[in-house]
Amino acid sequence: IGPNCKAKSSFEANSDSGVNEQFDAASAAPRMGWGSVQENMLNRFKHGDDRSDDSTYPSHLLMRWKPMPPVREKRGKHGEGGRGVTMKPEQEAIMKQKFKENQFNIIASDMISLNRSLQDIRQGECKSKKYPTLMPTTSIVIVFHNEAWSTLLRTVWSVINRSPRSLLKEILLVDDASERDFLGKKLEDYVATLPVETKVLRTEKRSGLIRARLLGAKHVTGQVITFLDAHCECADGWLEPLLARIVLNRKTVVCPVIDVISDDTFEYVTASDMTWGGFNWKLNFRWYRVPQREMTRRNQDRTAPLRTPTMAGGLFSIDKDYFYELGSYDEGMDIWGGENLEMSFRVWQCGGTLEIIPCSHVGHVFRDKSPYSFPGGVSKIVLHNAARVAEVWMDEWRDFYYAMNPGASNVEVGDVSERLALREKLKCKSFRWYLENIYPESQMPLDYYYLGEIKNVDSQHCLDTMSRKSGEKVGMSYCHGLGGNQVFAYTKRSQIMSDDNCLDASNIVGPVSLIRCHGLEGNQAWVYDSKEMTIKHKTTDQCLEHSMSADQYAAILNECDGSRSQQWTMKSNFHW
Ligand code: LR7
Ligand code: MN
Repeated sequence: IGPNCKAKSSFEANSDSGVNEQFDAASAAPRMGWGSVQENMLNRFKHGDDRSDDSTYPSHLLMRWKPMPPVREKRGKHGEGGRGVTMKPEQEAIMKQKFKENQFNIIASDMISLNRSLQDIRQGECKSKKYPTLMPTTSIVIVFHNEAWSTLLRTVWSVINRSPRSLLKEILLVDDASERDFLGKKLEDYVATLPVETKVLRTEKRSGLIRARLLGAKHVTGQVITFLDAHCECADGWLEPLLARIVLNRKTVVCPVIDVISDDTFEYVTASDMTWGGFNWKLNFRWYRVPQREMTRRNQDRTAPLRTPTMAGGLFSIDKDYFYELGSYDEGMDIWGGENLEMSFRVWQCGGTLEIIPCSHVGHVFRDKSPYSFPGGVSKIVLHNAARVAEVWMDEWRDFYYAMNPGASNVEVGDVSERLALREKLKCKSFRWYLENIYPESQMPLDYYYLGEIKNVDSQHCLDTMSRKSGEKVGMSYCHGLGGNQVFAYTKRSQIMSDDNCLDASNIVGPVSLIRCHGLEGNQAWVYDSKEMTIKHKTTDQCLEHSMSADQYAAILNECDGSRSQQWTMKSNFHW
């Protein structure tokens, strides 16, 4: 920690040189009052609905923000420029042993300066973009439970070093009942030496990240709240493009591109700007490739804001008043999970906009597992949170969630009446509207005839994905009635689908596979005849059959012959 004790003085020595220019220009904002600044800017320009382009700013109010000169700290020898750390072989054993404590390589993290440099990884055009001279200030809220020292403070330092000081109101660290000594008084003493006002707030008992963030938000004095996880590194120019979007439209919730800090070497690896946020039937957040439709809307400009259906959840900026207008967070959610989809649906359905800003980059240490406890049990908590999302925002599409998660229906949802009242009060649109207008590429079908198990009349066995991946054969097994891998939707686009994948047959006779749904009919189009009880493949006119020959115990395509092995029922017998 040595170098950082000198933080304050080295900052002061620095501050009368390069920083002033930008500081002066933007410090006018608080004096004028944020409201009037915004009104001013908005009145000068009539906006269409689509503000994906920076030319909508009045040009005389634009300037190129210079990157923050770094606080002149002594940097270490390891990991500079975002490079990874190579460990000596003799360190391997201890590293492995300590990995579990944080689910990342703490030895590597501890070897790297809290103040390390990063490469400027932005696309070229991002570096010359201009942003308004008048922008709101932001408070950074970072919640943590038992975070490691070096990752937490490296997050803080990256904010200090790479945010224009005039935009940075304060940093709020919210300790969610950590049990590590150094996160107590030692942390408070340390933050008192930082060149930017930094406070430590504490939840009295373990509250989970959602309620911890609500505590942090309450203490925010800036005009915008920016949330970060406790193991991030903000890259050059990360903040200006986020705040600039909120200037144009205060109902825009903005996320940076989330780069990857390796959990093993702590190398900073740039992530693709061609992915956006989606979700699957289980209501897990997932990254998907940005579709052509959105690229067309952005005029193929990869630096233009990307309208994303959902956000990862940890890293975003939101106008503080809008955060509360929109219903902040669902306090009924515990520990971890679900709040990201909840906020995503709420933003879109209730009249806001959710964007990823490709010129803004922040790294995050992605972990395979959680290092901390989930009091009450992981699955119970995660299913509980997700059920609240489904119940409040997803209308009839909540069935996909319940069908896909065996056990979800036994989990207590709790009282959601306040959240439903919020939806009412804000006159939010339906989930159908969201699927049609914001996320037509979603794997939740808009219109479907049936959702449930598909049972063979002869064998009484059910189609089963067997958790197999795209490209593999679809399975058959004993009908367990619990949903999950035996849940299929028969859609009005003639698909038989399970989550991302569709039944697909490319040969006239033989096995039927699960292939990523393409929505173009072709090999994925089926017709169920409820009288004949057959499932016919459209292009080949062949029938789906449960073949029970020893070498092919599976669902196959065969000449239609009216036999019982080619008859199927689509009747749900599981309950949610
Ligand atoms: O009980 C808790 N109390 C906390 O304060 C549990 C967690 N936390 C803190 C924790 O210390 C961390 O700072 O909350 C933060 C997030 O928890 P992580 O880092 O263990 O989880 P994650 O990175 O897997 O979490 C992602 O999904 C979460 C769902 O609830 C949150 O939305 C996280 O903010 C989110 N992280 C990101 O979006 C970063 C990119 C990851 C992706 C995709
Ligand atoms: Mn995280």
